[in-house]
Parts: sequence; structure tokens; C-alpha cells
Amino acid sequence: MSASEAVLAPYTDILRQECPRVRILVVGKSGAGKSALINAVFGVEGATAVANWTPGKHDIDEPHSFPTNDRIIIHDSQGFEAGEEANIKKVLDFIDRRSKMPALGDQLHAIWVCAEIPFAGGRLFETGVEQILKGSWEIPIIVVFTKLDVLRDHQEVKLNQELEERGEDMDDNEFDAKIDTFVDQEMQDRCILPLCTLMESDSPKYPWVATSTDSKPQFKTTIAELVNLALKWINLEKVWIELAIAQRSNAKASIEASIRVGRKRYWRGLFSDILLGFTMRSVLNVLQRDIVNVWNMHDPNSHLQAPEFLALLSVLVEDLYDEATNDYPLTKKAVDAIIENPKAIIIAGPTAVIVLFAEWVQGTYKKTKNSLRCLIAFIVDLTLIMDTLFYLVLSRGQTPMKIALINQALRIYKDRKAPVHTSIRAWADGWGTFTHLDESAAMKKIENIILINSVKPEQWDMQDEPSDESWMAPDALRET
Ligand SMILES: Nc1nc2c(ncn2[C@@H]2O[C@H](COP(=O)(O)OP(=O)(O)O)[C@@H](O)[C@H]2O)c(=O)[nH]1
Ligand SMILES: [Mg+2]
Repeated sequence: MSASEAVLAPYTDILRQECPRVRILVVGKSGAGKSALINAVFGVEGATAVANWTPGKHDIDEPHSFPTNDRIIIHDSQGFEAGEEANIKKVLDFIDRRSKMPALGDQLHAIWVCAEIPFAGGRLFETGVEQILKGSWEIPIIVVFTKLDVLRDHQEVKLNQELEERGEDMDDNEFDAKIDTFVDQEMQDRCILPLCTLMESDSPKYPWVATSTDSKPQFKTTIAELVNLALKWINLEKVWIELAIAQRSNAKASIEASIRVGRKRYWRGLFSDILLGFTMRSVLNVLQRDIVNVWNMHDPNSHLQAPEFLALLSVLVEDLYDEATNDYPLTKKAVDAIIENPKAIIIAGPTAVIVLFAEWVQGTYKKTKNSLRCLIAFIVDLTLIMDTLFYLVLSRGQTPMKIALINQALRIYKDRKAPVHTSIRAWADGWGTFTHLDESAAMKKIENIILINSVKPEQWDMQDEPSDESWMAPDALRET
């Protein structure tokens, strides 16, 4: 790879060579909900996940991988039933050995200790798990209490019975708030206090979270919370990015990973001279590749890497190319040229602006206000479209990527685009000369625009759309 090509190598590809997968050890009794948890966090539900993951006994040295998500590798301890001293030793040795391996990709990156929230008298951890918790390891350990929905249901039934006996009514908000309090109290009594006792401490010593893999939104947030916690306790930036890429249950973590990857390379490149001389097409390509890679969606046909998608994304940023015109500069011919003949410089369409925009996409990178504004919008638009797609895919139970879904995300985003582009334009209007553009302030600004405009799932009423597996027409992305 030449030095100039290295500038345009996607960061996610480089990272992947060094650390192809996040390696996690899950421990906990058989039936605790480990498989369900992994499926929910890493979006591997469906037939393919189950086929590769038989319940029951597992050998810790034979990790699970998943055909629909190749960014993770999961080691599963066998349950530590009474008398399984040999297995306990095997697991402790495994942790020790894996934490000393030199290659980042071979190391164990996290241990998730899973325990079903116990009912009265139930024991929280097996002896083997207790030994892990009492050991001192370099590897971050998260304690995950599973099946929170069962505890919650239980409390609801109880409260309803009490209300009935007393012949009382309670409005929904008050009821939910009461249940929240009861559930918190029960978590303390059944899980946190026993953990403190075990650790001989006033605090549980480990970060913990209560989760449920139930499909209700209130429980989906518990899975996202686990991801936040797991990320928080990872020290190495590379592993942080890897885990954020691997997971498919927390869109904010994907956005953050996108921002971190962007900050490492391209955003900085925008304000420096390193991109000068590259074709715009190659710059847009690498941005597409990196941003799409960060979201790690199951896309067996690589629709998200397709030139057709790049062409549609280019149409979305046309309105920022030149403020003096209402024409839509990227003509059908120009779009076709992007798809079919990436190298050709096309002079198409009736106005000078058309020629200019087509030249922007087909020409070489230049550090002009117009160009920079479009490039920033391209980054922001693509990130927010991936954010939209995330929720579309999540609501459909992690189906493989389809062109129809991408079209739908593009249409949804088109209607949300105006304020995004308005803020980019307003910001760019304030630029003096680029030599005085503060790089870190500029990156912060891009980050803010993305975060402010990201999907607020609680405000989003998702509609089903007809599924047409051909790419939408560019004109559908333009104002009418
Ligand atoms: N109610 C409820 N059931 C769960 C949950 N997670 C798993 N289960 C059920 O518990 C059983 C064991 O789950 P599994 O993931 O196979 O446990 P593993 O043996 O630890 O891998 C299955 O019947 C799951 O459907 C949960 O969050 N809530
Ligand atoms: Mg299992």
C-alpha cells in the first residue's frame, strides 16, 4: 500500500486486522439466559444464531461464532454444578491464560457473569462463579442479573392483588412508579446485598445491571444499558471501538463509535491538506465504507456498500452545493455515471451548476467552502440514515439488509433533513478562511449536529412500507 493509498484505507479495516473480534466470556448457570442475552446484545437472533448455539454443555476452549455477526466470539463456561472442581479450575486457567496473550485479538476483552434474579431462598452464584468474582483479574467483569421481566411481572401481580383486596384503584403512572420502587428494593435485597456480602464489602465491587430479553421497549433499554456499562469499563480505545461496532442494541454507542472513528482520520482530514489530490469519489467511498462498517449491520448482499447507495447519498447533499440556485444539479445522467463509470468526468445537464456538482463528485478533492459543506453533510446524513436504519432493523427482529429498507430510511431521513442542512449551512456561513478554522471546535460541531438530530426512538412511530427491492429514483429525494 502506498502512503497516499494508506490515507484512504478505511480505519475499520485496519482495526479489523489487528483485532478482528471482540472476545467475551459468559459465565452462569445453564438456563440463566446467557444465550438469549448474547443474541439480544449482538443482534444474532433468528435461526442462524440457534443453529450455532446448542444449549447445555459447552467447552470453554471452543468458542461460538455467528454467521450473521462476525465481530464477536463468545466463550461459554459449562455450568458449575456441585463437584465440578475440574471445570472450575479450567475456567480460572482460561481467564489467566487469555489475559496474558500478546495479540489483542487473542485476549479476552470482558467477562459477563450472568445470574438469574433469584426467588426467596434461591442461591445467587455457584461456587465457581464466586471464585471468579473473588479473584483479581485485569479483565473487566460485569455482573448481569437476568430475567428482570419475571421480577417485574411478579411485583405487578402482587400489587394488583393488594389493590383488589382493598377495593382500590390506581392510575397507570402511579402504578408504574410504585412498581419501579418495589423492583429496585427487591433488586437490592435479592441481588446487591448478597453480592456485597460475598465481596465482604459495603459496595457490590463490580458494575452490575439488571436485564431482560423481553421484546418490550422498556426492556430493550436494559440491553442498551448493559452495552453502555460494558463500554464504560473497557480501557483500550481499540477494544472500545470494536465492542461498539460488534453490538447491535445501542444506537447511541454506534454513533459514538462513528464519531471516534471519524475523529481519528477523516474529519481531521477535512480541515487539513491530506485529502488534496484524491478524487472525490474515492473520498466519498472511504467515508461510506467506514461509516457503514461501524454500524455492522447484517448485510449479506453488501447493499450498504453499493455505488447506488453512494449516488443517492450524493443527491441528498446537492442542496448545499450552491446556495444561489434551486436547480437540482446531480442529473440522472450524473447519477448513472457515478454508478457505472466512476472515473469519467461528466459534463451533463443544462446549467453551469449541474456541471459544477457533477464535477464535485467526479473531480478531485478541493478545500473550498462548497466542497467542505457537502462533505460534512455527507458524513452527517449517512450517519443519521444508518441511525434510522438501526431502528428499522431492530423493530423487524434483525432481518438481513434489504434495498427496500434502505429506501425507507432514505425517505424518512429526507423529511428530517431540512434542519440538519440548515444548521450546516449556517455554520459554514460563519467560516472565515480555512486557515483559521479551529479543527477541534469543528469536529465538536459535527458531533453536536449528529447527536442533536439522532433518532429519538420514543418519539418515532414506525410505519410499515411496501417492499420494493429496486433502488429508489433520485428524484424522490428532492423537494417537489
Ligand atoms: N422471561 C424471561 N425468560 C428468559 C429471559 N432470557 C432467557 N429466558 C428463557 O430462559 C431459558 C434459558 O435461556 P438461555 O438463554 O438458553 O440460557 P443459557 O442456558 O444461560 O444460555 C429459555 O427458555 C429462555 O427463553 C428473559 O430475559 N426473560
Ligand atoms: Mg446457552
